[in-house]
Amino acid sequence: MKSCMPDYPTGVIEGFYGKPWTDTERFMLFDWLQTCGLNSYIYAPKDDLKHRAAWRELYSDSESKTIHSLIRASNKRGISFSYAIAPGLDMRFSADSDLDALRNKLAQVIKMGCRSFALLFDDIPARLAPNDRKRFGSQASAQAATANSLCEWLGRQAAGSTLFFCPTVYCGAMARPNVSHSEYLRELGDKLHPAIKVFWTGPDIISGEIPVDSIREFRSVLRRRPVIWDNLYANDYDMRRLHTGPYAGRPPSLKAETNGILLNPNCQFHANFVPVHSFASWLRAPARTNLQPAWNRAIRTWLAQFQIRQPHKISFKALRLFCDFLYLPTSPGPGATQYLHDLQMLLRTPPSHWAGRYERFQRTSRLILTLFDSLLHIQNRDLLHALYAHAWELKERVLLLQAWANWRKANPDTTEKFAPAEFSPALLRGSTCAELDRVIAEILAGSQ
Ligand code: GDL
Repeated sequence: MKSCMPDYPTGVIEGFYGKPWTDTERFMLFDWLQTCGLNSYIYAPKDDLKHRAAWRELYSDSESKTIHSLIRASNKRGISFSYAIAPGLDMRFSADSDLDALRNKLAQVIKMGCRSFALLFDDIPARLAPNDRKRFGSQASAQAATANSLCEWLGRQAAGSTLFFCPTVYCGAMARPNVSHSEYLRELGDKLHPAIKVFWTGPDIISGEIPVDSIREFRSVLRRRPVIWDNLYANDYDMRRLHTGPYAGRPPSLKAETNGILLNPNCQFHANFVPVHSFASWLRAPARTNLQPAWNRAIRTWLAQFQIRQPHKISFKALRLFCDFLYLPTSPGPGATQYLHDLQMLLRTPPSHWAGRYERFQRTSRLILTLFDSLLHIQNRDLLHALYAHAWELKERVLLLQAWANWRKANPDTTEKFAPAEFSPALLRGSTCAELDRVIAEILAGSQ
């Protein structure tokens, strides 16, 4: 039987920490993937207990029904569904009972019609229990033996099945001393069955760029092309972020050098419309260096989902500006960069020199504030709630900065401090974590 996995998987891996998506959201994702011409979804929500922390436990009848309906729905749309399991937190590699537990769990999902699987060993302690060390000698050897045995077993259970594997060292920055000389990666490359597909997040966990050279280095050690687990849009590591920028920092030749690319995106499902569509455009035309037109198109298409009660309205310009402020982990978008520059200029020069900058700063501020007011009236409340915290945070800062710019303009010669009555410093970034951030910044600046 032919493998059910597309030759080059592209799509989404739900592989983040935090609240898993709902099934309704996953159904909607399958529609997006199908519309965009993407072909794969991997089920790997870190906080589905039975995927990771309690991986040995079988799914209940009602849970099975749900997963079964997801598999059916994705297959119906031509999207390959892969089920991932992450046993690494407490798996005893030398215990036959644990290998049996893994098989039992996958057998349950095979019965639901799934033919593609992933074995994940990311974010686990890099040590082995004494018995496992005695039997396998190293973590790479223990993991490879488990993956190979599972791969063979899957082949017997379900012809054409596929197995992905996520190593414990899954990006360049984790490799010691580096990718070429990492004992762990070399041993995996030697021992892992060639049919097993290996995930890689690039030079870093969150890779702003994925150069082709870094992939070639991976390939020479792992003896296969990687499947990119792309955390470009992930935000579970810092929930103050939300990423809606264009798919960027990946050279056109990345496609030819890899065995697939899957996005592990924002936790807030609805914030992923632009990322998924922008990624799909990149895949269709990776050689196109100007990413903005496809990004603009994705935002324009997204705008249709912002159905809103009259007389409120959200313009393309306002939504694009908002996306610009959220953008990518490594940089704000052009509109946000311009706003920051304008602000710096207002801060460092007297109002008599402000000329058109003040007006431009005010125009952008007003666009953000109007967008926030309009967002409150969108009919799709799930969409609103995906964006709410970030829109609110931005709006609060814009209001304060506007108040400051107006005060400064009206009092160009004052020596007094800006002290608006309605602003409480303890409430603006006043959490304990914010305090800890300030201490960390001092430590990193070397001032201890
Ligand atoms: C990770 C985790 C992933 C998480 C991401 C972003 C991999 C292989 N594992 O390290 O679950 O969502 O970072 O925080 O990326």
